[in-house]
Amino acid sequence: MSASHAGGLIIRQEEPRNLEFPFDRLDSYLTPVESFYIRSHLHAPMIEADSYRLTVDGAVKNPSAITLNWLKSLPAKTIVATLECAGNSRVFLVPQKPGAQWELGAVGNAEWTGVPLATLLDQAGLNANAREVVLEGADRGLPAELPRPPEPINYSRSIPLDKALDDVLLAYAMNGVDLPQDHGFPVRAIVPGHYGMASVKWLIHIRVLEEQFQGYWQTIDYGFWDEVGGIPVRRPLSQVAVKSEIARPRTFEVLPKGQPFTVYGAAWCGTGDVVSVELTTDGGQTWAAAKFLDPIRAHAWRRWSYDWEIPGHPGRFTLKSRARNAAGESQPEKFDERYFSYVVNYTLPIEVVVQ
Ligand SMILES: Nc1nc2c(c(=O)[nH]1)N[C@H]1C(S)=C(S)[C@@H](COP(=O)(O)O)O[C@H]1N2
Ligand SMILES: [Mo]
Repeated sequence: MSASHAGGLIIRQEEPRNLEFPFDRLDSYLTPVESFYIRSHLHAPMIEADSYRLTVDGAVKNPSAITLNWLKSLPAKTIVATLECAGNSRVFLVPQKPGAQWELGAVGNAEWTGVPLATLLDQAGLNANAREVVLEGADRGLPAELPRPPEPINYSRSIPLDKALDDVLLAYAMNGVDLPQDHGFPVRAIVPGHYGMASVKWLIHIRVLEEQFQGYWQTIDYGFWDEVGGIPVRRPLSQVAVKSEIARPRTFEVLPKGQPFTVYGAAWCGTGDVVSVELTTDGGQTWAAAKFLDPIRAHAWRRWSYDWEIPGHPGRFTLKSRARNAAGESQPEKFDERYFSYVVNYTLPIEVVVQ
């Protein structure tokens, strides 16, 4: 059994904090702040609101360092976005892969309020050759996995310029309250539709580059093997693949035979709306449509349910859900090894015991 945290989160690692939402408790569209998973690679920095500065420099005409009050005085935007750690559901991989053994709860859906990154980039004036934007956090240290850089580094990730100018938010509030320390106080990026690693917390530095950024967390970590002309090439992970998860029943839950049971879960996708979720209760021989409980909203999850008649005879049954997006992409049946230990979006088996 895993230990538990005040917000009911499951502790995967004490320090740096890696806490998981117990997904079988899913019951609201927005994940409460205290139940939102926490994934930090380094010790969480403590930043004072008064001394906070956000530096914008690099390939820009007017570099600047802005205060929190200045940021909050700019026109704000509120969005709902699902954040999923790229390593979510890693525990399902056989054989086991190194890294935190996340079950189903390294994912959450929240409302984020802040200033579009585009506003700051416009004010800074981009150079003609600007190409990527590096987002850097205040947390600094040595990463856990090899090969390590020779000295401590700040957590950082880059995003392509078109994404930076599109819908990236510099958020200072989550579900209407100030960002909690573990979620990046006072300011974090929210990169809608990308895996969680892109949404840099404790954001202190925005650096515009004219070349490709090759930092640790997009080459060594959070990279995958793409292919060019039959040759594997390393690329940074970015968009969230289509996925659904069953919250209830839980794995190995014991269910009474012949009774009705409402199977319940959520589905999401980085690009394109989730338009269908199907469920199988016989290990994949037959599939039936689940019904949605939430409307389509770009970059936010949709909860769904399915009314199941538990079989009248005892035995073990395997449930799986399968989401499809508007582009026709579905969850695969098997894990794609190019991702090594990330993007675990295949149709996850939930085995239950009927008595
Ligand atoms: N500065 C900083 N930002 C970070 C991280 C980090 O370790 N440091 N972790 C990233 C990862 S891997 C994920 S999944 C999300 C998790 O955000 P949360 O802890 O608010 O859920 O933050 C991202 N932003
Ligand atoms: Mo992550």
